[in-house]
Amino acid sequence: MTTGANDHTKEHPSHFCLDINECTDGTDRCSRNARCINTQGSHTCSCNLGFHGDGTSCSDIDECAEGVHDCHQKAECINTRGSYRCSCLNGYHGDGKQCKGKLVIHVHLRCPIECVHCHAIKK
Ligand SMILES: [Ca+2]
Ligand SMILES: [Ca+2]
Repeated sequence: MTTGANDHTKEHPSHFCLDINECTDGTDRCSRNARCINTQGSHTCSCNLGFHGDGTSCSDIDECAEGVHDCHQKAECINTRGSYRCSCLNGYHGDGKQCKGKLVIHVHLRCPIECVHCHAIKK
């Protein structure tokens, strides 16, 4: 007597599902300030950097109010959508992350021979 062949390995092509990429076909429910990540049978939404929320709704993080900025102590923090800016206070100069005291301009009465910016220096 022989045992019957194992028929549990039969293929059932109808069981294969094709994933829909909701991110590219425009059916995702992500906020416009979120990134859509396609998954098998679904998709997920992740708020962009500078925004917080559940992905379907993302709002700007006020880095200035929350104190998570890296502006210099002599700079003003200005919240922007998705980010923030730093601007040195009056009397200081720099990029906002580094602010230095008033710029002292040394006026050279006589330029060295090799100076190529002499014509740009005006009193
Ligand atoms: Ca999908
Ligand atoms: Ca912001």
